[in-house]
Amino acid sequence: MSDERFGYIMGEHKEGFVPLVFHEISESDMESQSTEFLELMASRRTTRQFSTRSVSRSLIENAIMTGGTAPSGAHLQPWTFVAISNPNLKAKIREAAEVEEKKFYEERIPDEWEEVLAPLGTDYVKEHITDAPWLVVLFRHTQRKRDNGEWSPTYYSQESCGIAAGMFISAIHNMGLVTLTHTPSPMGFLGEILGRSEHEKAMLLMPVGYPADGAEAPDIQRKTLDDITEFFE
Ligand code: IYR
Repeated sequence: MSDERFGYIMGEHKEGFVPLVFHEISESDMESQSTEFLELMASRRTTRQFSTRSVSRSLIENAIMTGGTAPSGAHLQPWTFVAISNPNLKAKIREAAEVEEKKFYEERIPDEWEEVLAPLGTDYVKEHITDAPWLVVLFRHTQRKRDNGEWSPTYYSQESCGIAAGMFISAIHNMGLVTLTHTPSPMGFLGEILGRSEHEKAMLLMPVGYPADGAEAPDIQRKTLDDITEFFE
């Protein structure tokens, strides 16, 4: 019996496994597709200036589902993406973020941190939180509930959520929108405002939308292949 929708032939695999769906592509297509993808990703930039233009919920859902395809430790999928377009909630989040960030920029920031942050032109004012039509907050699950009701650890949740965030960001760029990996710190206020439980820790606050007219990005360069690699062949 086969069920092509799911890409496997029923009855011909180990219990709990399905044959891997793999479509080989030619080497020349691999070259061109990988170059095209690199060019697409190389054109991604982070901006802090968002337009208030609306974005449909279905696009946000697609980006979240893309993030949710990430591999994760023991396949626990230790993430919740909270998507907010409600203006009152966005205002509340901005207000709380600015309280924390003002303390960071005016009191807590160490010299060595300020030195690398200054070229990025950031400060405690966070218009992007209220301007962007959507905020997506990625919560990392530090624990999971077992079938017997006990709480137990998740595994490699930082790595898992980092990968999921990367895939979410790639999806947003691929659909022609922009996002920002914003890290108001400390982020405890997000769990409180959004009513998340204790075992979920806010990791990233990502405004999503169109760039504002005349939006800017810092004039920075990416490291070269040589800078970031070492091959042993
Ligand atoms: N959380 C602050 C500060 C900040 C920190 C780093 I590291 C950045 O790359 C950018 C900003 C903020 O979001 O403004």
